[in-house]
Amino acid sequence: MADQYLDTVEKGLALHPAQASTSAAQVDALFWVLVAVCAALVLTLVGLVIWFSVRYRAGSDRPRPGGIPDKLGHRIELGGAAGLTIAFIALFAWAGSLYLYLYRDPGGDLLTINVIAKQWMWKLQHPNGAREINTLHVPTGQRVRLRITSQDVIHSLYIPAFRLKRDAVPRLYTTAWFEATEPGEYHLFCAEYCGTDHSRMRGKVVVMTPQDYADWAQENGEGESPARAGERLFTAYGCSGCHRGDGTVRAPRLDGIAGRPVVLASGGTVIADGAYLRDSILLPQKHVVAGYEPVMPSYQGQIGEDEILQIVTYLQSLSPGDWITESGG
Ligand code: HEC
Ligand SMILES: [Cu+2]
Repeated sequence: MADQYLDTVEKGLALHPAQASTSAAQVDALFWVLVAVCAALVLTLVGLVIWFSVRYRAGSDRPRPGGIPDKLGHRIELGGAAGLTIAFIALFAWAGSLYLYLYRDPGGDLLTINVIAKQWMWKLQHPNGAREINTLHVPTGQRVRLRITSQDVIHSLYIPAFRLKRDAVPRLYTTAWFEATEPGEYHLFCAEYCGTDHSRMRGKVVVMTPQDYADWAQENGEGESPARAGERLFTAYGCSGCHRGDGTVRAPRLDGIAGRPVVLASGGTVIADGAYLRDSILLPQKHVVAGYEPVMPSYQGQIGEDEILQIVTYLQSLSPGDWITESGG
């Protein structure tokens, strides 16, 4: 503990936190260019103000010719304005494309870790079922996706060494991704004031080599995977009775639902993302699927946040046709 505290103090004195992810250097490059541009502007303007006020102060006998010709003056002003505009639009384009790169889910088969924030801790679950609290183990050299939600109020997951900050919002799934580069231990904070013990809602990220991570996961992954647990809950809560049942109630098939556009009885279309699946379980009347009766019961208050996340993980793990092959027809 003492070591870690000292470590923090030391790092606090550094110009910036360690760069431990593939995007850290890119974010820092933008940051330092912005600092340099702002510094250059401020120094130029303040420098000129000071220089002119000293040189042409009342009482100085510097010659004061009639100023520069109008035409030249206009050119300087236009040139300056145009140059700055282009420079700032270029900065905007750079920052905008970096933002999209950082915030867009890269897609594909990422190592997806579920993150549930609550007052005042981070609960994490790995794809193989390993669970941990306030410590996040990840491998280097592999893209990791965090699927983040909150069980109570808004929190914000902040890992300075990865230059990553993402809100954890109740009733919503936000995702973030990163690729760690340097094995080591890094800070993990909550960056949104979330109540009395907010300042103690912190932990660490342990970055390991892929081999060490595989060993760690093997050792700790004895529980069932989130998708497996979700499948079990899907039966336990009676979802399968309607959705995979023999047809007393007509309910939509859910294999391959994730990411698919769903036509609603109200006429609109929504994409079945995590938040939609979650709402379907808690507020089934909110989006009724076209062609079906609104007979699904609400599970509000009966099902915990981590269970919902497991069911959603299960539904998202299904591909179209999975249910046919499984049940043999
Ligand atoms: C009494 C039968 C019944 C039960 C039990 C039931 N559902 Fe449903 N479900 C339906 C019906 C009918 C619809 C379509 C109408 C609607 O959208 O409300 C539906 C819609 C859905 C949808 C949206 C499907 C789509 O195509 O967009 C999801 C997701 C869903 N249910 C998940 C679940 C889960 C998870 C459970 C268990 C926690 C569950 N359901 C329990 C009958 C049921
Ligand atoms: Cu918090």
